[in-house]
Amino acid sequence: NQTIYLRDYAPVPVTVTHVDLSFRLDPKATRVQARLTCARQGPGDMVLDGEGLKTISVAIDGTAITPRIDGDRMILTDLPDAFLLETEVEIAPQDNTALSGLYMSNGMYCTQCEAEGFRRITWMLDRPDVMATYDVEIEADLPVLLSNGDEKGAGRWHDPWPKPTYLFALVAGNLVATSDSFTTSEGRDVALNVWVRPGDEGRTSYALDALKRSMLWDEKVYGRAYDLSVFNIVAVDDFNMGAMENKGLNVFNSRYVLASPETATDADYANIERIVAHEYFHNWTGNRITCRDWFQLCLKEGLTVFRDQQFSQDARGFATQRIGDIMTLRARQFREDAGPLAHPVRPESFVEINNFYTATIYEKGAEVIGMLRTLVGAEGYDAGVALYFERHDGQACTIEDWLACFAEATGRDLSQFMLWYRQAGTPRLTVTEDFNNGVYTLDLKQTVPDTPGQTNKSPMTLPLAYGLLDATGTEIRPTDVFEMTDRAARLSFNLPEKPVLSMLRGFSAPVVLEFAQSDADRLILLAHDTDPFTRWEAGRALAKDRLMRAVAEGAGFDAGWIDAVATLATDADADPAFRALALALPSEDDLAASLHGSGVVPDPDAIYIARRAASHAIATRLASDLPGLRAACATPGAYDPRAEDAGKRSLSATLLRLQTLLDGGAAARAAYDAADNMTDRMAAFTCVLDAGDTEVAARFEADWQHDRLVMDKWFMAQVAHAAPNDAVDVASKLTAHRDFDPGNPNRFRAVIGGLTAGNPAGFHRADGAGYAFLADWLLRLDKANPQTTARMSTAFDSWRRFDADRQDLIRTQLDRMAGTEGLSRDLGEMVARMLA
Ligand code: B3K
Ligand code: ZN
Repeated sequence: NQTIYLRDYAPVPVTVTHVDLSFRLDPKATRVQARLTCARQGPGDMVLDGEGLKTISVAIDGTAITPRIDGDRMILTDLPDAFLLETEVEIAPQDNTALSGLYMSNGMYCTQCEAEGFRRITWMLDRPDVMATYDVEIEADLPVLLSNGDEKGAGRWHDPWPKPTYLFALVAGNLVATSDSFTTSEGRDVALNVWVRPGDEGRTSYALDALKRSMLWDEKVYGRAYDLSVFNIVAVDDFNMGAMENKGLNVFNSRYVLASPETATDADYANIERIVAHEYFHNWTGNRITCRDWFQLCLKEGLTVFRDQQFSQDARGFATQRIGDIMTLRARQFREDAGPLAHPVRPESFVEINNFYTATIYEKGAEVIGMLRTLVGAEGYDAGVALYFERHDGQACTIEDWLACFAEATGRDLSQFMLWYRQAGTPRLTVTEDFNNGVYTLDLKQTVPDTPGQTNKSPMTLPLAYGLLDATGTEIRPTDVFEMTDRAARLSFNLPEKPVLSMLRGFSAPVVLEFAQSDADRLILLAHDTDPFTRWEAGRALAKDRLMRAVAEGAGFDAGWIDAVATLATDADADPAFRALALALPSEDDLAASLHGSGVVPDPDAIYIARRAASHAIATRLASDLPGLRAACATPGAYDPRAEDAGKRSLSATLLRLQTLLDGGAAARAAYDAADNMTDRMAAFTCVLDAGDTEVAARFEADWQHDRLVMDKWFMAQVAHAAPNDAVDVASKLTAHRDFDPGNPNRFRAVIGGLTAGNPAGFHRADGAGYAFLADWLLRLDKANPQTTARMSTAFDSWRRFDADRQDLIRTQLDRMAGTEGLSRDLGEMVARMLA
């Protein structure tokens, strides 16, 4: 397994400018004819990629040749300056269990080409810097035949916009559309279709609506209009990730398209809205301007995540959206950055590119853009983005190209900022404060930790947004941004009394903040800060401090803290969504990471017990208020997924979880019976499971066994909400259920991820049963679907946090996988990195 390096990038000597494809679809023997218009742009051979293809014929300018085929490469030598390369191959979509290339899902044909799936369809220069126009012809005895671009007749498509192979798509099947239309700001009429299996039409309206809102938003906020006469979205049941931005033909995991109040939760609705927007926004940031090579992946992903976050803030409210995004960043990216899988936002090498669709590329990539915007200001950002679109439309670009637009548009030197793309690891910012003789002094220090392959790092540019409050909670200094560029800095203020520091407002830089702020100051921030993030963060810090001491020293929970939590819970003037966020305790994984970071070996059982005890103390304090508080969350009328109602349901669910700790599940059982939507039903269902009552699972199953997406929830909830000691057995039993199909990534993730992510104390069971269970399933699925397997293996990436016994048990499983004959490149790379 070869390592590929950024420094080895070289353009192709011979490129392809037009691709003409014809498909004769057959489950076992699909024929693909390709006619590639080729042009020389430098000296050298043409090396095409092909994987698992049965090559029928190859011809250059009409003359058949016998090319040199060396494994997955076809090498053509002595080529003219311009020529037509014709190939015919045979492939078997039905046997394609990796879900990469052309495969079948529930009788329909579909494709997934990013990153390197196109080479599993036909011989081609399968790399993003080769951009071509496409003509596609599909022959099959199926009613719906789709590809990219505009339709030119039954099963014939033309895409006028040059694109790399990874954006190619084909779909064929018995599908039905929900349709609408959109007129762009440039006056183009666009037909919009959401294609689903017959029977699912009733669940498409939300996705369609989200698409229209996304199109309008991108015109208004970024000045970007759509550029074809049709935009198709297809829902597919078997899909390795969330969705894919193929030009004019987005393919989605059905869980991110289909929604009805009866079957989807508020979280599902929010995800659908976000992902529909994300894939649509790629049309400009990814498709019209794409990546030169896969090392530049964050060029399209970081930027597009940033854009979808902006969109969701506009659609759902800034505060809760931002806090939620920060929670995701810390849960996934900070964890990745602190372990053996840490890598820069722009990596410098990889073995398997599919292993780099990570939280670092996506979420940290988005934060980097947010920092850039903070540094150059909203106007500077708009000017830089405008220059980027103008200068690079139709090109395959690099991070240097992107940053150059901002440097030019704003006159700023961004060379130090570039370190955010080059240096891995989450910077630590240490803050100490001092007040003396009317002078308030802040000492700031930054360090960037060592990560695999990187030591002795340089200081980064940190945009630090902060404000000051007085002892009554009145803001005495509104938000200011200090640009920290050195390892240490000092800020001083002349003030009559010691202020309360509100540091890192809006989480203006993705750092770990080390600041031993007093409880009194944190309580003032929690009650009064003007910035929603720092306000929430103050409550978080109070909770984390208590929970860490409870785990490490067996400390109890002080009435002062419980009172503060109760005050917020009962504050009818505060936004319900914010109250729900503020009531949620730091996750088990978050606590394990923080304990490890502070030099304490985290005990997963002790963490579980401490969190439960804290919840119990809060529940007891609020006991008599809980029914009334929940009643106040009622949302009259029919279910509406809008954020305002979702916030109330979220608070209600949080309160029900507390109530369950006191009443053994009585209120939750009643709520389950009363639920008229899936959000309330799932909240009640998981509470009943938390109470140890598993009979409810049989009822749920009887009601929903016909529905794949709802059953995914059923599978996951039982594992995630099992008592830690039972979780492995529950998961293992569910893998024997007649509806457990490991070949379906959603179902596999529901059960295996339900354990590894949903039930940490269960996964880390002291006897290692959870580790063996995960490794068994990874080895089993690896042969069929390496991408999903490799992704699930990241559950082991935090292994060095734990005690020696657990480390031994995990190492045994990692070694066992590493020693397995025929391990995929995907899983092989992950295991090797985790063991290194
Ligand atoms: N670009 C795709 C992800 C492709 C993953 C390939 N393993 C979806 C997205 O980020 O929008
Ligand atoms: Zn994306």
